[in-house]
Amino acid sequence: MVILKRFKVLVLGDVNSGKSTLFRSLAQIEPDVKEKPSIRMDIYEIIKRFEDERYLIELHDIPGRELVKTAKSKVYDSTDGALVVYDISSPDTFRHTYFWIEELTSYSGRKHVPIVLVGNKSDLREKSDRTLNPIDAKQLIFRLNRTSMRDNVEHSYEEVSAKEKKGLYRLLDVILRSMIKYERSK
Ligand SMILES: Nc1nc2c(ncn2[C@@H]2O[C@H](COP(=O)(O)OP(=O)(O)O)[C@@H](O)[C@H]2O)c(=O)[nH]1
Ligand SMILES: [Mg+2]
Repeated sequence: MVILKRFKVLVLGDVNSGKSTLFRSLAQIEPDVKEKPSIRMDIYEIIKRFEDERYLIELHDIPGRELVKTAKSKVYDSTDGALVVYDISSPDTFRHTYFWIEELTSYSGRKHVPIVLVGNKSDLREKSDRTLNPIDAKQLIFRLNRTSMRDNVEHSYEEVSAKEKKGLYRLLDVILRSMIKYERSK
């Protein structure tokens, strides 16, 4: 069966927010996944269905070490969507999501890049009373959507535990739906 379109999706966020764990967990729960050989990046090719069509999500994990400036435009170039991850037990990782989103937008060469803001480590809510309230994340998404909606770009927020594989099942569907909607409106 043919694949209607290939989408490049990055997993972004601070070191230790859980990007690589999320990346691997997503590959484990998806039924149609294969690893794409690459020297610089970890990449999975994930086939997803939407409205009777097949789409390929090329999911990229960002290496732990700092991205050097010259490599940035290569990594971000032609990105169709992103999972921007923060750790709900670390306020700094949340504050930095804004930086990741800005950087993504400026280096992607795209007017908009649909994102899902991912509050990771939801399992820590039971163990700690110092986790972040999702209201701030929802507010950030609300603000981003206020300017992007007129171009048919919808960002969203999801809370997950990459480690315990909770809340992951919707994640790729949500980003895929946003990317298709934007693509169709162009
Ligand atoms: N409690 C908890 N720990 C997590 C979760 N996801 C990742 N971690 C831990 O956070 C640390 C950093 O994870 P990693 O995936 O390497 O983060 P990265 O640097 O963003 O790629 C590791 O010790 C993980 O086991 C989660 O959902 N819950
Ligand atoms: Mg990593």
